[in-house]
Amino acid sequence: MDQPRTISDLLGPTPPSNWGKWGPDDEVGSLNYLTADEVLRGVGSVVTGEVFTLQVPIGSPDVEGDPVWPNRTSAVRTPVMDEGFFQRGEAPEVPADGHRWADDRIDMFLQGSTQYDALGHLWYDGLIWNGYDASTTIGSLSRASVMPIAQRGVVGRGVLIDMARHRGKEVLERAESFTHLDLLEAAERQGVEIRPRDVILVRTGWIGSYYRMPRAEFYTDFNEPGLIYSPELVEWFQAMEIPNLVTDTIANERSVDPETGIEMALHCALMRNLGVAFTEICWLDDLAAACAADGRWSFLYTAAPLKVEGASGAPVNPVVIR
Ligand code: UVW
Repeated sequence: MDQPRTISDLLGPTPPSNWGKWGPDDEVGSLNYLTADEVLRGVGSVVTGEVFTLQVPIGSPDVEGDPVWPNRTSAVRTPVMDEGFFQRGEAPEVPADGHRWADDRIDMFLQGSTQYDALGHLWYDGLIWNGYDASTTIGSLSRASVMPIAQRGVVGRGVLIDMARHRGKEVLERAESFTHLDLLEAAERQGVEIRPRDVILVRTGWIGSYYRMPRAEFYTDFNEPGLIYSPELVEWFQAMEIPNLVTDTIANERSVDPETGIEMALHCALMRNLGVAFTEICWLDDLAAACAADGRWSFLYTAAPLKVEGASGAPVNPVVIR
């Protein structure tokens, strides 16, 4: 067979799909699997009560920019009020009661920090999740924006698979790939079972590496390590009813297939076709260290992106309780 040139070629005319499974108006896809029973299953995996937050900082003082997808720019935070405004006589009002304040504004890509993608964030062949027409994204996502995910929240049993540790590395190489079979092998070695409806967290060490090298070097020959497409991987995600994929990379999958040049195959096969929620740019190093220390790799995973109407994604600070 010729090399596939498009996503359609790659995935074929009848790829695994969950369209219609939760009705014609669904906008949260596989998050529907996270029923109250799944919430309780997550709660049941809490043992010590340790809490981990998974968001990377926005605008670390000693770091050049933030780790964002190459055509996005880092957040810019602007102080619009602080003591300086009062000292310079620039405050719009000077309360007689003596109180003063600081205010900030921020200009950022909604996908420019740890974030949830909306299910309508990425598509092919003119249709987004659940078969909605891609024209519903024009101006504002009137279908499958991040808002319904933000409204429902995400709570369930999470399992962390540390692929970097599994391969004996601090960080996976550029473009280094792995499959669901590698996840299963790593899980077995970690002594944890990936169960149906688990939120899967995968650590590659990639985001950690951003903070250890000059920014320009991070973006040189940019091709993130990550999961790669195969029909078997997609079937496995569907059969396992995986609601949410969470990683410490910017796009949750190897950026580009060096042979075909195809990008974002898993965004299309998992998010657009199966409705799997994608959570990206997570800080997993501290959680992984704690899991490795006591050999417990499952926990309660909770998250809710910001409620931004019509948005293609939104920042989030997921909280894990072990
Ligand atoms: C792209 O859209 C490139 O990636 P992400 O899903 O990380 O926002």
